[in-house]
Amino acid sequence: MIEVTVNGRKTEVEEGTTLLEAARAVGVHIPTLCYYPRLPSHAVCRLCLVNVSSEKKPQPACKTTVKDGDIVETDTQELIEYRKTDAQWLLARHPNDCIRCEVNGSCQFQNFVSEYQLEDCWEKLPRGSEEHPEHQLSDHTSPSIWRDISKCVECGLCADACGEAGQQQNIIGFAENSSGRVPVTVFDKPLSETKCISCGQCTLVCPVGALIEAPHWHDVIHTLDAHRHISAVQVAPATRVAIGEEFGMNPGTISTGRMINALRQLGFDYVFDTNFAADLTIMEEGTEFLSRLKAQKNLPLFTSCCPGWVNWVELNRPDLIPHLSTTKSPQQMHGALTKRGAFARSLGAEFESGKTEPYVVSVMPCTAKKDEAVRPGTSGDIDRVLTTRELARMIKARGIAFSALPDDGKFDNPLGESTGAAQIFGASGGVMEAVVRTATHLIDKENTLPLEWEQLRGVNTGVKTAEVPGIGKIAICNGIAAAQRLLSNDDWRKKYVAIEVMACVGGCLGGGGEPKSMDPKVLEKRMHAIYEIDKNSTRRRSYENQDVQKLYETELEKPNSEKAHHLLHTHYAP
Ligand code: HC1
Ligand code: SF4
Repeated sequence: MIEVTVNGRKTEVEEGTTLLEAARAVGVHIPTLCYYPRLPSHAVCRLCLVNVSSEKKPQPACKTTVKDGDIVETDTQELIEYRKTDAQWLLARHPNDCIRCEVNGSCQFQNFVSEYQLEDCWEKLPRGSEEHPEHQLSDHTSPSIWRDISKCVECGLCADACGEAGQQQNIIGFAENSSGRVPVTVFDKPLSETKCISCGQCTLVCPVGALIEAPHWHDVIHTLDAHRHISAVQVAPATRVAIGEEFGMNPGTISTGRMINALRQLGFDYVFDTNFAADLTIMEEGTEFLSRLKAQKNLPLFTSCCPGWVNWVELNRPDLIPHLSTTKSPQQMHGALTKRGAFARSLGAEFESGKTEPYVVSVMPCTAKKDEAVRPGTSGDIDRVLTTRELARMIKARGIAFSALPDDGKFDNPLGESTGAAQIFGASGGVMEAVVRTATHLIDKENTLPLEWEQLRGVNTGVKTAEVPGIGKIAICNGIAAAQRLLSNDDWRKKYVAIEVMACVGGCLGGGGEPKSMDPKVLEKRMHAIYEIDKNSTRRRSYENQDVQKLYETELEKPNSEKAHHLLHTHYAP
């Protein structure tokens, strides 16, 4: 450990700690625009300049590591003036339309301008340029991701998140023009014409409103306000361990009951749990897997509940389509059951006459779920998809004091019951662990295999594997970059019988629609909470879900039956 003093506060930090991390460790706030944990620091925004005793000139705190005995100052008048000048330059190129911006209130640049009361004292310089009119400033062509380059502050984080340090898709890069650097796509194509997989990692790291999820919350809030439709919402497993962060709660705070109460206050008639459909997914996918294993056909099976991964396969490796499970994702299964299953019929004559077809919404940690909801083969089952961030925005818009709500809300039934196996879907490795819990039971009801598969857990990027007795070797790709590496040669074809891929590191809990967090341990904390919910569940295997069993008895006959296929399976297209 080495010693550092920040603004008179002495502390010990590990070697390799940056000045920014050291300052944050003692509670000293340094503004940043181009810093994001887990991505490289390029120190381009210069807002984090600090004085440090071991250097003659001010240094960027995000990129400079602490030397033993360093004395750091973050708040001299000179430093504040440097920061204000840099921000002034950015302000001259930033539109003043915060009032309708989707990140109004949570924009790091707006916060800085507001805290320092910067005025528009320089003439506005338009973004884009005459010599490069082809640089499109606004792009709403993707069903998941919207770009508005006029708001860009040139931090470079989107290019990093999409590039080699992150998702390795390289859809966004930087081009220079006379008004600065602009993040552009290859040949400046609209996103919908690129190989963007809609993972949304670029929106997660954008400090302003230049990259956002395609917003659905306006339509949802107005539909709820009007109350003309019967409305139903489902919430994904990863949202309940993260939404609290939007209201100042610690990452990993479990807010299931509070979230249910907030959704009821917003006006939803029914609040269901995506986890119900995750258990159903396991019954369908587990059965599909065992029949492929028996026939030795289309192995390894690839999971298909992550739409970013499905997009990647369709766009880059359509030859893998036969390996994808045909089981719909829990979001889509739940939507199909809510719109067209027994629940919809239970709404009675009015529903039959089409007057009150339920308005079905999902709350997801994922931006790609928005395009999953409109893809061929599944479209029509979900009306709107909200990210965790959008739900928080709605809650704030209606003035609901989220953290003061009691955490006692309960899901409605019959589409609300679930087991711990469904909850762990939200973590990388969780889908496969849930499949193993049920598939091993279907093979041998007396098996004594463990419930918990530690080898499949964790947030480290890369491939996790386990040998499952009676089944074979399985693998988890934690992030699309890990999947690309695994698929770069043909070894996987012989090595594994089943492979889970989640496009975002950490799985859904690291999804592009989750709250933006500067806590470097955020994924671990959310993951810990997910496994806590599983550990405290009375039922932890999907086949133990009584309402799922009842659904098979009353409606679907058995897993993979013709009826189940009709409602719960899909297809893919290159
Ligand atoms: Fe996921 Fe899933 S786990 S894909 O990450 O299979 O988004 O949370 O809802 O559909 O259940 C996301 C999460 C989610 C689905 C489930
Ligand atoms: Fe890249 Fe994902 Fe953003 Fe698309 S959504 S541009 S793939 S980071």
